[in-house]
Amino acid sequence: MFFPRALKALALALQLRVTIALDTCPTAVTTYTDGTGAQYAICADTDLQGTTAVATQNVASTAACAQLCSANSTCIRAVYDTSRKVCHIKDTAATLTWVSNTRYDVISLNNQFSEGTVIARCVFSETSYTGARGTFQTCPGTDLQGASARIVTGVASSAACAKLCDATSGCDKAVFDKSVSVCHIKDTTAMLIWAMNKRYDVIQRKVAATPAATGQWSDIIRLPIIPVAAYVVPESPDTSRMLIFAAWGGTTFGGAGGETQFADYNWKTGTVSQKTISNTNHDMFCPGISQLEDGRIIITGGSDAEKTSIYNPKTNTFARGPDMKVARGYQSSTTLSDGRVFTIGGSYSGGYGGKDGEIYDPATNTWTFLAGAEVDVMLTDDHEGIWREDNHGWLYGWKNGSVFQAGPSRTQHWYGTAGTGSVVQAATRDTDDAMCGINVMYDVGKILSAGGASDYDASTAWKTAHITTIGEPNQGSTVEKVSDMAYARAFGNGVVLPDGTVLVTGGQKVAHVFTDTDGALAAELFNPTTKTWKTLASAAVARNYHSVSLLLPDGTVFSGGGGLCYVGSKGASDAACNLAVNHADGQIFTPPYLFNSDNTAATRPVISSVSSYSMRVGSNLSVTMGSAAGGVKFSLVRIGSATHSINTDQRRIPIGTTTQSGTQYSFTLEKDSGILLPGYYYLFALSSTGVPSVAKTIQITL
Ligand SMILES: *[C@@H]1O[C@H](CO)[C@@H](O)[C@H](O)[C@H]1NC(C)=O
Ligand SMILES: *[C@@H]1O[C@H](CO)[C@@H](O)[C@H](O)[C@H]1NC(C)=O
Ligand SMILES: *[C@@H]1O[C@H](CO)[C@@H](O)[C@H](O)[C@H]1NC(C)=O
Ligand SMILES: [Cu+2]
Repeated sequence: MFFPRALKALALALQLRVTIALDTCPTAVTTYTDGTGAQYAICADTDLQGTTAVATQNVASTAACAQLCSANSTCIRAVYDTSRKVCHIKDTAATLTWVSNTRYDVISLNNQFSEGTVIARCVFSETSYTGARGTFQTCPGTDLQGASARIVTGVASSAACAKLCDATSGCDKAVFDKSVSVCHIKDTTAMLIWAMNKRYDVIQRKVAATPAATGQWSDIIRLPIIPVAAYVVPESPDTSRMLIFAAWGGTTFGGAGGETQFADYNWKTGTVSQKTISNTNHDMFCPGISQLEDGRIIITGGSDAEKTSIYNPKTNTFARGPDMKVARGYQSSTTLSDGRVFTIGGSYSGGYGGKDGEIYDPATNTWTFLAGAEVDVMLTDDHEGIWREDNHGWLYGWKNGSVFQAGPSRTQHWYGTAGTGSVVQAATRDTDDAMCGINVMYDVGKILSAGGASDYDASTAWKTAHITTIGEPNQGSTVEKVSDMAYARAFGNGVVLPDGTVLVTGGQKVAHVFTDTDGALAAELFNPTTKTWKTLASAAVARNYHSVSLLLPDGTVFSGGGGLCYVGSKGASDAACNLAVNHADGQIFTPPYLFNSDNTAATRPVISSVSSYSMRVGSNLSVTMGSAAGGVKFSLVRIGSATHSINTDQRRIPIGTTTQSGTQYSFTLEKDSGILLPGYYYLFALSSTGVPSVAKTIQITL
């Protein structure tokens, strides 16, 4: 008698004293789905301890309590008391502790995406309202974050808000605030971000998509880490994967972490996997990246500032490379005409100033310092000083081992890599620096640059664009100011398309690291023939500091990233971070050239085979096409790597004269390895109407 009773008392005491907070439901989760499609997870036999906002008596069942929560515009979590039949709507701001307790059932809003998640498509059932100006679609449980042009109180329903939008000239988007019956007529000139938020309904005027005119963005691709840096894995004859990386953390950084978070994204299958690369003891956050002749990728410096890692696409592994002579972070690097790699600058990490050039030779696997390749002439005049002034050089490997530095400094230079190195001024590009502007060689010796700002941070961005033309090394470059972009962009990204146009995405009006303020969601396309810009479709997510873009082999463009929060040291908490500017995702943009004028998908030319997939510069090549249609043109676009608005690997080399015989086209490749840098290239065929094929990958050797 005595013994069991004592045990029972002990068990009771333990139960009272030890409340173990749950992080997963210990029972089988069931789901309540409301009329809009919003889902509530029900975890039986558990309780949420903490403040109740409103308790409703005589509620018949857990499902009825879920229904009450669903009907309340701000209820995210509720608890049903099965013994007293009370539904507790919990205070959204309170800290709640989840514990086991057979008396209660916990109900929580559990949509596919959590509250605050940015979306590009409505994930609930939409309703529509048709008025004088057309049909307005209402997506419940979502918000358009951004400025309102007009705020109207006392509006009864989302349908009434839609009606008001219809009656308001120019209103294309509105948001109904269910909790206070307010209709927000949105300012369509402001950056508007569509995100999950139960309190609101988003109303949008239905407009026919016009991808033939403005291109088209895919749905958001959710990734396990933020794409701060990324490169397409050089593989022949077809590429299918991109390696994406951040820092020791996938969403945070700080300190030299000795390892790096990577994601492997296969765009063909849509699969994404994550891995930590630690065998090179290298935190590769904020590095230089260059593709070698054999397709290996050398990643230099960054948070572990003297270290280097070399990725081998054939084995899908990383090996530690030799340390640089100078510790660097935010340097950039470029492959040279002889296959070596030049790097310069990088005072962001590893000490300030004096970061003259050095050369990596893959043949000897060594670095050599070039005292004559002086960095001082290419410094910007940044209000934060040297830390920022030698960052992200716009480097282009060119003829005879030379390097052309096109920016971001206002002056341009030629670096020589023979002996101990040299530097001479080439021209003045502009009267201001253009830190974190885009720059891309879209044609032989033709560099488009645009945007950027005088200073790295807290600096008004430019709309300005220039074309720089280079010829022989050490000769003056020619700079032509062309039309401004429609949007000012600091931290934007530029990608050359197979037809020589340049797609610019992302960036913000005033450079502010770790913010999305006034982000340009609309893409712009530069046409080098007319030297003008065209505004294209808008992305769903702002892409600013720490974002990337890369050309894919099907002529589409991956645009992703932005954010990565500084937490001081490895493993530190992200509690103080603004997670709303962390974008562990991407979207794929399909340019207008992939559509017919009626907006249907254009028929692509098809490359059936190429006479060789690895050949020396100056070789003859023949390409067999899937049909004998004439007027096909070809271009080579070097496979890209991107971080911090820099992509020194990409460049486009159009193919000149071709001879056609039936389905076969023959041509001779450029023979100067300074123009046709060694490495892996996409080979595109373009139809007579400018529709690109899916590229085959060919390797160019010395
Ligand atoms: C709706 O839920 C909130 C908590 O999110 C609560 O404060 C409010 O009182 C509830 N409203 C009604 C009418 O129950
Ligand atoms: C190539 O560069 C070297 C070293 O600067 C120089 O001596 C040589 O004259 C250059 N060759 C040509 C063809 O310009
Ligand atoms: C390429 O073809 C042309 C024309 O047939 C020929 O004259 C030239 O020698 C060839 N070049 C090479 C590198 O084979
Ligand atoms: Cu950075």
